[in-house]
Amino acid sequence: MPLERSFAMLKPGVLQRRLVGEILSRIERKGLDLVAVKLMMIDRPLAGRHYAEHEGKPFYLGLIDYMTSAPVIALVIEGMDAVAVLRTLCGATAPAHAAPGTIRGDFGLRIEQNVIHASDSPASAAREIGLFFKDDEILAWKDGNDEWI
Ligand code: 3AN
Repeated sequence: MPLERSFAMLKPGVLQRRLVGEILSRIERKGLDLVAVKLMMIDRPLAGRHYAEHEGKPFYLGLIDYMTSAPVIALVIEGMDAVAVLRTLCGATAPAHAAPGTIRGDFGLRIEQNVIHASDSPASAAREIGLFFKDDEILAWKDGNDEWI
């Protein structure tokens, strides 16, 4: 299994619903490492670059409005197979298809506000990490517990 980094974002509304701890706790319990954490507002140009693949789709403008409406928490997450593991923790894009026990399955009903973003491939992760973080904002650390997880 490759040691990977993934990018995740807790979307607008997660702070207001007091779900930050619950969601970070699920990521930690799985054994993934948080190596960068940033509470921030996203401006429209950054939201547009992040969601460039969706430009022109019917939901695009609503998505940009929503993503820029309140603070988000941007994360870099490291671990074995981090990209796929995080996608599994998040669950399917549409809350109706996201299994109970997943983050999207447990905390939302609307596809427009599906709680968390997670990179869909190692290439997307590298691109998205570069949009939100400088290299020196990512702090790899070791706690010696890796063999227990
Ligand atoms: P994922 O976030 O699971 O990779 P994408 O990349 O297809 O899914 O969609 C990005 C975001 O756009 C989703 N998280 C969701 O908020 C929004 N979105 C995707 N599909 C729709 C849709 N059919 N209607 C409204 N919003 C959508």
